[in-house]
Order: sequence, then structure tokens, then C-alpha cells
Amino acid sequence: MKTIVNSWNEWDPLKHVILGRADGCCIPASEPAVDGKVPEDSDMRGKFGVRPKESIDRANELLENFSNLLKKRGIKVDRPTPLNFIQPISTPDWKTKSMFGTMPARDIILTVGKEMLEATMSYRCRWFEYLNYRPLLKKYYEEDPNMRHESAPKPRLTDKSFHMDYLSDKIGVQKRLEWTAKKFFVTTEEEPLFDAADVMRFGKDLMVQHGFTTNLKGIDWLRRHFPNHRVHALNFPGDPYPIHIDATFTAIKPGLIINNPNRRLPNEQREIFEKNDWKIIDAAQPAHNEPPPLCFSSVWLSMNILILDPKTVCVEKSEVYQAEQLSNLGMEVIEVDFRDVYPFGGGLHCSTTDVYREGKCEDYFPKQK
Ligand code: DAV
Repeated sequence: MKTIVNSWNEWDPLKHVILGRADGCCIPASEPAVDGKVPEDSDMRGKFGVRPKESIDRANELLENFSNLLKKRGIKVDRPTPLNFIQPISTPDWKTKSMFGTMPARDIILTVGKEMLEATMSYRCRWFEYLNYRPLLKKYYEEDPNMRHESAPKPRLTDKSFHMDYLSDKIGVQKRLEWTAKKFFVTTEEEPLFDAADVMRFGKDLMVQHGFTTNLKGIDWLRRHFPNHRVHALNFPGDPYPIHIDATFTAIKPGLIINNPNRRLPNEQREIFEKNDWKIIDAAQPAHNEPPPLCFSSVWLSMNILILDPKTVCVEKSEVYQAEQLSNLGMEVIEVDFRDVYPFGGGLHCSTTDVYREGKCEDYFPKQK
């Protein structure tokens, strides 16, 4: 079967997906955006280099199991081709000692309808990450005459793109919360920046988180790039390290969103959801008090679920409260053992990116004003 690229939202029946790999994944060297994001109390601080081999093997085993589970359900699964990440990279503007990896496919590639768009990214170590996906994107482009392969303007990522105030590991959570509430983030407005995982797709509407990895210029770029869509900027005070919308605000099906109760959408940004009869409910608590060792992300990867169709959802196996909530909402929950993949850049939603979901571009928010 030849590839067709088509995916407009997070819930229509999934038929073809890209799933990342843990091979050679590195803890990146110090650089402005990474230093701003790694939690101040993290065991990753001061470490650099390829992750321990046993942890890579274990994550790859879980990824392989997840791939088999999806295939058994009739979903086609493609995997990226990893580069050698432990080598210095540079542009005329900067050098850094390694790349990152190729686990969280969702961070890099944004699928909107027939288009797969390579995001700008904002970490220097992730500047070349799109290359891991090029063999697949090349194949899709050749097989599907309607596929659009796009790449956002590569950013310069000089020091001007970052607020150096964030370089310290002694800012403290209180100060960080004040700064993020004021929308003072690590990235500046020097140039458009966005990660694909800051975008949640709702057919004609794209909801985009303004935070550490996506700036307002990045959101404006998306708006101009997708003139047939409505692009909305959202932000979620309460998160000291705001990156990626998919552990904060997760659409379940038309009309229903779960929102991280520590990072609620402010009232003034709720209007469009209320007007169109979308319910935003608090997500269940995570089952863990701490992320696993050497992990970038918070315990809220509990919310990082992969929806296979509006009645079926993959949830991490230990996240019993999130599973219970979704099951009470009438969904069939598939448990997936995935916690040992979290340190490689995220959960079930992060590790995948859509190639094909059934369905077309619908307008779920007809009342805009
Ligand atoms: O809560 O640490 C993780 C999102 C990863 N894509 C968090 C956000």
C-alpha cells in the first residue's frame, strides 16, 4: 500500500504513524535553551554524553513492543533513521558538542492535513534532528503526489534568541512561576521559533502553546503559513518549565479536553471553547511523585496519551488514575508499558507523529467571536 498523508486532529481513527527510536540518544551539552529547561533539581544537571546502554536497550525494547501493539491493530508504523548523535555540530553562528536523539517524533514533524512540516526547534542540539526523518518524508513525498513536504525557516539561534537570565540553576521555582506567568520565557522574539509538539490540532483550528519552545513570532509564522486555518495562542501559567502542549492540554474527542489542574487555561482564553460547547475538565493526578531518572519531563506525562480513535486510547501502564478517568469517560484503555522511555524525550504522544488518520478538515469552533 502506497502512503497517503492525511491527519487533521488528535482523535480520528489512526492508520499510519511514525514512532521514534532511542538509539544513541544523548544528554546534550550545556546551551542556553537546554539550561533553561532542565529542572533545577534534575539529576541531569552537569551530565553530558550518550545515555547508558542498558537504558537505551530497555527503551528500544518498549518502543518495539509499542510498535507491535499498534501493528496488531492494523496501524502501519514507520521508524526514523538515527544519525550518530555524539558528534559536534555547528553552523556559522555556533558550535555544540552533540545532538539530542530521535525519540520524540511529535516534537519535530507537524502533520496538518496533507502537509508534514519540519519545525524550527529552539535547541541548538536539535537543529539537525529533522534529518532522521528525511528518509521517511522523502518516501512519502514520492508515493503520495498530494503530500506537501515543508520546512520552516531554519533559525539562527545566536545568543540573541535566548534570555540569559535563565542560564542560572538557582532561579528557584517561585521566580520561574512569576516569570512564566508574565510570559517571560527562555526564548526571545528575535526570530520565529516553534516545536511541533506545541501545536494541538482541532481540524480548522490549531491551538499553540506560547512558552519556552514556541515564541509569538513562531505562532505568527504558523498563522501566515496556514492561511486556511485559525491559529490560536494559548498559555498555561503554573508551569515553571513550559514546553509542549501535550502534557498540559489534551483533546480527547470533539467537545472534550483534559487540562492539567496545575496549569489551567486562564479564564480569558476559555471563551472560544465555551462558545462552541467544548468541555475542559481537570486531568486525573499522575501516579508518580517523580519522573524516572535522567528525565527532561514532568510527572504529567501521565496525560501524554495516544488516541487511536474516539473510543480507544493508549495510556502508560502505571498511570492508573489517568486510565481510570478515561475509562469512566467511556473509552477503551490500552495499557502500554512506556515509563522507561520517558527519559528519552516523552510519552506515548511525544514518541509518535501522525501520517494518516481517517477523516477530513472539520470546523469544531464555528463561533469565533
Ligand atoms: O510536563 O514536562 C512534557 C512534554 C513533552 N513533549 C512536561 C511537558
